[in-house]
Amino acid sequence: MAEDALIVIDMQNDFCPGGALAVPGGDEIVPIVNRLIEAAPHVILTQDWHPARHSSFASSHPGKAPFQTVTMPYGEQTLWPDHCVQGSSGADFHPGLRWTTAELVVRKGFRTGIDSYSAFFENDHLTPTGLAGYLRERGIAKVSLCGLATDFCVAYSALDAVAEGFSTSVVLAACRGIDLNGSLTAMTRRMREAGVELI
Ligand code: VGL
Ligand code: ZN
Repeated sequence: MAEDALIVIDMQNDFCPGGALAVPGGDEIVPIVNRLIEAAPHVILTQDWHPARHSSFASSHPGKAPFQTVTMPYGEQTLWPDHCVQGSSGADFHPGLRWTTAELVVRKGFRTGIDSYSAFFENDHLTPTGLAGYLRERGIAKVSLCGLATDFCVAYSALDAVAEGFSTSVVLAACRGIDLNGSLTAMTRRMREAGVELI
């Protein structure tokens, strides 16, 4: 029988107010996400998990500032403040998140030379995280996504989920966005056009 899973994207301290890459209102969604977790038959979490001096950090590119872009071998990459460094408290899940029932934690962004927004593929759109195979082996055909940030990790995960053949929805009330240069409108449109159900 086909089963459903909830994928909770990057609900980590660094993406919440007070964190290194705070998403406005990022902590407001914690109670909503907790309710979704309680109701979900299977729960999977992602955790942004960068080594120090990761290539997505502006601090790794002399003369560059956060939110500027660089061209990487795999294409254009936005530069971020140092965030979600492996083992740091900023990389921990928000303390209010009730995540203990999660069956899998997918860590991503752990290769120094490449960023990974999506839960499925790194930013070269070629290197898999293994999540699609895990879901298929477990007979999960439908995924719902929530978390941070709507216009980056949630959106790229949703686009890849659809492309991998999963029936995909995003619970927008349980997401918050960064909205860099109109990215929230652009990525919302891309998700809708790709066949992601926006709830
Ligand atoms: C994210 C930027 C950099 C996200 C992660 O979770 O949306 N955004 N790393
Ligand atoms: Zn990151």
